[in-house]
Amino acid sequence: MIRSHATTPIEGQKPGTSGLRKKVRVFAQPNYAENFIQSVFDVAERAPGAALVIGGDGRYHNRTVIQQAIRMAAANGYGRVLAGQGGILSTPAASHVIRKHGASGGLILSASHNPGGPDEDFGIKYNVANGGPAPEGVTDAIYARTQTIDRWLAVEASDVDLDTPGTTQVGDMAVEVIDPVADYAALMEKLFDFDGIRRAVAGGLTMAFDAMHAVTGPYAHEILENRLGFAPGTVRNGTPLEDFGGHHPDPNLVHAKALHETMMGPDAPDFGAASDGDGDRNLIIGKGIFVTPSDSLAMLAANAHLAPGYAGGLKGIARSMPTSAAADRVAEALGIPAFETPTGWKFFGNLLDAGMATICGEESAGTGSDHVREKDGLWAVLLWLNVLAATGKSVRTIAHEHWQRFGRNYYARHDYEGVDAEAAQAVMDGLSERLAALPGTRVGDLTVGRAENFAYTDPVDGSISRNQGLIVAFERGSRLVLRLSGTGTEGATIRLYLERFEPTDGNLAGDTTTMLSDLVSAAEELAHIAALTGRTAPDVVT
Ligand code: VG1
Ligand code: CO
Repeated sequence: MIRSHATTPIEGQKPGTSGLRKKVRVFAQPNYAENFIQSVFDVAERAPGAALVIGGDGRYHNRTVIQQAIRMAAANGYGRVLAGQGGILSTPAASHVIRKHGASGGLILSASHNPGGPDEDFGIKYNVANGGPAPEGVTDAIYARTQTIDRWLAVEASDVDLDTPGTTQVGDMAVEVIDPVADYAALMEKLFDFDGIRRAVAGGLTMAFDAMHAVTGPYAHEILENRLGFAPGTVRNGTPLEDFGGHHPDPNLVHAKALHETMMGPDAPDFGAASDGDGDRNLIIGKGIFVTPSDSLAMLAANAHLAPGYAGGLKGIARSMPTSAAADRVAEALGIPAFETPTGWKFFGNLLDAGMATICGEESAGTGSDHVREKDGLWAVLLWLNVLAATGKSVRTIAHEHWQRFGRNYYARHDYEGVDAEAAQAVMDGLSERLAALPGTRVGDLTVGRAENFAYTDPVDGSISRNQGLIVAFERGSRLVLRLSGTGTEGATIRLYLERFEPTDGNLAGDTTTMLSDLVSAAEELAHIAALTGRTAPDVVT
């Protein structure tokens, strides 16, 4: 039986860079999740009887929302729900399941790299039929609907057994509980030379993978240990926990410190990697060498042809605006187009669908390709392994050879977290107002070339996204970018991105902090972060 539950709009349900993210206690309020999910169902493009994919990263509150979403989907005319066993589906795996099974979309329950638990974060993302994050037109429509909603629909039904694969009936709708790993692992076997990697492993290639108690644990155990033959124990923290063991499931040098220490230590394996809460990010560390995500994107693009799935070459490379220009130099050398999009994977969807780009990436440790429509942490790890196996070279050698061929983009991101929202806005407004006057001026030893507020016109559908970050570009390829995060749940986070280019005959072996120090001073002089926020140092440097 379908019941209509009266409700009223709840403020603040505007999806950010990647879905709606709030504290669990906000999501647990009466009607909160229901209002948002009903708004999705009210605006989602779908035929009667369409399929919906549901899964999440296993964080606290996951199962509660999945059960309610299933009852609501049954009342809203869906014919079929595919749910990951145990409520688990990594973001890239969900993207693949949507595409493979022809679903009209999917709900991914995750706050990604944000911490989990009763006092931490929860989130809901809606992905559309191409498997990718809902584009801005859709998220705007969802938000508009949350502001007028007056009822949500659900069938009266008890909870589904999410732990046993098989099909059950909820109202008129079939719920299939599927193995979350099987389809995804099969796709990876098609893209990469598993035999070649297995031979390299048998020949002594070693690695450490930190799943950070998050969703990639089961995927990594199956693919890295069971299928590729890495020794048991290669996957660390491989059991998803509702609170990620009390840590931030954010694969950066601060939160994946233990892995970093292993990789810099005397007994380091050849290759180290980590992934985030929902499995779409990757951290890459070679023996004794950290590879920045921007460099990883460029190095993977330059070597992708070594993997069977990309042997035919790349159509184009796309990167988010704050990501370093290292990938652009590879695109130029390959004679293929390079695209610069706003932050957030949803902006890559059209380029991938149109066959204009094959590989995409973000400085925030997101890399992926046209195999799905999300960034994909394990995909990046497997492409690296494929490259290591095919070349027999170390990560260090690959990195050094890359810089010798293309030059090096030194890069860092400084995050100021939990900043007072007004102070953060004052930083942005202040620099924004000064932009027009900056070109040609000198800041320390640097001369400003171009200064702008980044706007993007989608080359496929012509849609325009404005206010996507402030860029101050200096002569000779150095650059500062400043933007506010759209994924936080407390106060504001200021992100300051620093980049300096050294050509092939420049200093390729410098220390990143030293190489970027004049840009740090220039940023303070231009943006007054310390003066306006009281913060003299970033909380996180990645
Ligand atoms: C951050 C990253 C962005 C990424 C987004 C979602 O957004 O900067 O590159 O796409 O998180 O990633 P923001 O607006 O906070 O800078 V995930 O892995 O959290 O879904
Ligand atoms: Co993520």
